Amino acid sequence: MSGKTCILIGAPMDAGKKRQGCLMGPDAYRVAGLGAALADLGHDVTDIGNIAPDAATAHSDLPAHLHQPAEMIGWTSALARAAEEALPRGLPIFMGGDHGLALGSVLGAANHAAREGRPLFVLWLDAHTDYHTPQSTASGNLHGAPLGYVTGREGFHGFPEVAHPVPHRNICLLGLRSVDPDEREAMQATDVRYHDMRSIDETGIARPLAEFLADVEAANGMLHVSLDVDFLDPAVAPAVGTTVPGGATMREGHLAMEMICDSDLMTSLDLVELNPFLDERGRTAQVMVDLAASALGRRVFDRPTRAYS
Ligand code: HAR
Ligand code: MN
Ligand code: MN
Ligand code: MN
Repeated sequence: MSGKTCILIGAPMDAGKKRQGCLMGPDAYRVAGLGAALADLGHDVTDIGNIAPDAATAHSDLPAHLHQPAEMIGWTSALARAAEEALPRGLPIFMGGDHGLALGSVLGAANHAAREGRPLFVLWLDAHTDYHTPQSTASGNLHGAPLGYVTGREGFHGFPEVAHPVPHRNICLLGLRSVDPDEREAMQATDVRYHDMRSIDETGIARPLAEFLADVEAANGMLHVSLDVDFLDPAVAPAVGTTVPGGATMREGHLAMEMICDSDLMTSLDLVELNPFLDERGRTAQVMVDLAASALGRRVFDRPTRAYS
């Protein structure tokens, strides 16, 4: 992989859920040395600092139990704009913040891909499907809804228009082990690619990921990778509000990142749900920095660039 222009964008947001603490995430990544780790790999790194949500008001058709709908709308438009400004210049890395930030980062990536005349693909590394709508979420936490939004599900009143919904077939979810009944039902009715932990136990993580990357490459697609801390097992990544046992191992995480790197297909990245308040001497922040470094070239030995087609 040749040197890229990495654009670090802090999104200190907690609006996607009731439990607070993810707003400290961007600074934790900075303290853990994300920028220096990528610069050491030969990339040109710019940290544009933290962005703020746009001023917004909640739409009256949104259900009353939603947590901070106005803030979520404001973050979504601000993040989409940040993505659209960064993508023509380099590879944006969104330092969260909770997974609610992906409503905006993926929206912006989809708008940019449409402008480029290329399809957008999304790799979702998460214990959860995050496929709710404002009406289907029981918790009211919109960090559980970004994939519902960007695929064009109904009900996101007052949110920026999703002019270019991501086709379900262009989305691959890995690591699933906590899915609500209505998410499961809605998702199973689509041609989305999902691989729960049981399926990863059976096939390994490399096989489904290689298949997906081959399709991205064949379509000349852009690839947005959304990495939720809870993709990993809480034993290796404890600093997250929604721990679910039975997650990806450290090596499964790194292998996924190394394959993404070898494919050279990734065009944007989210690092989400890190809650530094719940961390143990910064170790989860460090794991996330190390994973990002693997996705951008950290290696034990050099290997020839591998095509996945
Ligand atoms: N499905 C649950 C809900 O909607 C939990 C969602 C948790 N989401 C995240 N991000 N932590 O994946 O409330
Ligand atoms: Mn998530
Ligand atoms: Mn999750
Ligand atoms: Mn669809």
